[in-house]
Amino acid sequence: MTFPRDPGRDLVLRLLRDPFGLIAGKAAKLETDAFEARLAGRTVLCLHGSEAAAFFYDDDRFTRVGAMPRSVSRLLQDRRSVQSLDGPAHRRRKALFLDLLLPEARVADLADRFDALWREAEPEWRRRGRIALLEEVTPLLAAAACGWTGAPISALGGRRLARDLEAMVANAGRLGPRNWRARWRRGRVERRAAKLIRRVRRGDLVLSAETPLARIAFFEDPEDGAMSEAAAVDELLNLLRPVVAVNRFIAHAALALAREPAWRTRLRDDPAMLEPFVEEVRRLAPFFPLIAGRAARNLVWRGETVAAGRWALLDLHGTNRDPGAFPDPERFDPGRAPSWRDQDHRFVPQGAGDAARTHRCPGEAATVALMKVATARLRAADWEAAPGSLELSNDMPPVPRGGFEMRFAGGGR
Ligand code: MYR
Repeated sequence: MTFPRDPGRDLVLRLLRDPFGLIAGKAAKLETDAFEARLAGRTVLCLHGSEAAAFFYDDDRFTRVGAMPRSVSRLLQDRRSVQSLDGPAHRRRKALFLDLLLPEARVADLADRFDALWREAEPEWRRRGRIALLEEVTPLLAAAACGWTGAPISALGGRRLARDLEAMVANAGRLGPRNWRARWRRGRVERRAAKLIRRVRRGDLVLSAETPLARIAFFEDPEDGAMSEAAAVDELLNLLRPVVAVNRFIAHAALALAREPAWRTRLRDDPAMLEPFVEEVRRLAPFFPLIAGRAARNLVWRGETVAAGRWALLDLHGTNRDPGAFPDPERFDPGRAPSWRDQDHRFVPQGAGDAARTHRCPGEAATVALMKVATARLRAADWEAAPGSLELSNDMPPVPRGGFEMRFAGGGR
């Protein structure tokens, strides 16, 4: 058996235009979950659906090293971070992240900080009468992330930090000057973070040994020893930036409440539905369209050889909408109760499989907890969406237009 081949032209331009729909569309046309295509002059294996996700994620088959374009990887992971490791070294570094991001008390600490900041900010939003939600929650998330890691926000640029972190997320999918500017902003945060790591390591900034910043600064790999300063910087950013990126999921949760107003009452009456609600938002919201990897060795799948070094793209967005796993997939239905806890290969907004053993994002518990805080606050408040906010923007990833402009009842202007 051979993988079917896409007869069309090189995918690169179409992928830039439609990163969310392209692979699923072609897979449906070719009636397969795995096909070969040309991408930037190379043959790539395009994968879609849960079986393909298991093949891609499990057993260290694909490395992330050199797999994503530099425009993406420079902003989101860079060369010295956990994403750039494979095999046992990856698992040892990943264990640090799981230790920081999975225990309930740690997740609750982050969520409580965000909740307190939201409660403090909301009266001012009400006075103003209308806000762009995305813009308002971004600094709250950055401040919560800093407080939680133990990193003084003033040492990382103060109010600018939120915009710098947001720029990394907003421009990872762009090419050209906006991407370059975001890389410059990342460089600025990295220099500040490096100073901070040095202060912690020298003992000039004394933190409790259990704070995430101290854990990163003093992390000792049993085989490779302490992390370089540059690696510690990347890992600190790997905690701060994704927390800020949850702003998008929060805007999509607000959009879901606006589109399906009955859920506002339902969530008030039945708080147990909060988690399934935000999980269904994660299933449907356009976030990370696809993930790239390169075969770490010669692989055999379904009797077919995938040569070492072969590029593969896994369609995360399309897998979440696979009708085999989620009947009538475009329908918003929290009753499906998809959950990060299952660590399966069907519901994959932030990757698939066992987060401890694969490149799956370790931050899903934290993401869900932050989204629950925001959704609980949103369901309780009296507001309506500005009409344009019900559509998605052309950003990458897309957000509700205008960053979800909302108007509070009886608000100021
Ligand atoms: C993180 O900060 O690491 C998580 C959030 C990142 C979301 C950004 C999505 C942009 C992905 C662009 C990929 C383009 C592939 C063609």
